[in-house]
Amino acid sequence: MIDQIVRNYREAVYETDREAAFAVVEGALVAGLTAEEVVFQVVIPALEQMMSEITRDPDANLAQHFMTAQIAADVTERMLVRFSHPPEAVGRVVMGTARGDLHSLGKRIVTGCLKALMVEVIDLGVNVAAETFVDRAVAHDAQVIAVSAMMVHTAAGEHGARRVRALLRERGIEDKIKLVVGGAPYRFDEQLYRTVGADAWAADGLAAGQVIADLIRAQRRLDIP
Ligand code: B12
Repeated sequence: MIDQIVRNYREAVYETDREAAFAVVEGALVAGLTAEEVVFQVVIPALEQMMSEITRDPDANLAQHFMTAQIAADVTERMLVRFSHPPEAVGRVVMGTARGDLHSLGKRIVTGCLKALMVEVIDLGVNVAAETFVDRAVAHDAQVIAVSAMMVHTAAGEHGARRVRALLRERGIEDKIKLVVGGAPYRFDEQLYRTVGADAWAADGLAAGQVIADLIRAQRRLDIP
């Protein structure tokens, strides 16, 4: 039964049909699956498989990429309220695009993947000043700042991740808040993340989710006295 549900869910997401995807998961609940099974056995495996297929296919449709992550995030949010033991969020991230950068699609895909992996995301939007990233991360007690940049000058320039790193250092909070970056320039130069002072980077939404969730877990272990 589960295999058929997974196939139906994938088909709905390939068609970017959000309502059909909701109908599949509601049907799965009626058929006896728990909300936990829907998330962990249907939504997340489908997200992983589809993201890796889409990432490998240079002709992949951008809308499909975007909708896969959005639908996964929406279905997960619907299911979470029905979990028998509501899961604790893995942790908290503040996310935005670098100062001067208005490219929002990559950030939105990453946000969707993070939500599906049960990471709480505070989305600061686009064109975010470095000071805002740091102020909001402190205010929300976030473990990670995630900066998306699609242009070379916003990825490598002085007003993006480099400035966030400088502020974390000035304020003495580098051990508490980690900095993760992503966007096309980091894919072209895989060492660029180090040059700008980030702790990590990831090439796509799913890898971003995993890298960030791992950093949060490591941070939380350090917090335990
Ligand atoms: C769509 C697009 C636009 C749209 C943006 C719409 C929107 N709401 O996002 C519009 C038309 C507005 C636009 C405007 C401009 N654009 Co434009 N744009 C693109 C385009 C075609 C696609 C970008 C995109 O959405 N990719 C798809 C997403 C899914 O991929 P992604 O962002 O890389 O995200 C993935 C990963 O990188 C990663 N990721 C992303 N963020 C993060 C963050 C973290 C923390 C992590 C871990 C991972 C991660 O996960 C994501 C999901 O898998 C690219 C060309 C290209 N093929 O890349 C040019 C491109 C980025 N644009 C470019 C330029 C120059 C501009 C403009 C200056 C054009 C102009 N003259 O006005 C303006 C700048 C506006 C501004 N100030 O930001 C150049 C940049 C050149 C450079 N090397 O710096 C590019 C490369 C086009 C080109 N070849 O010249 N653009």
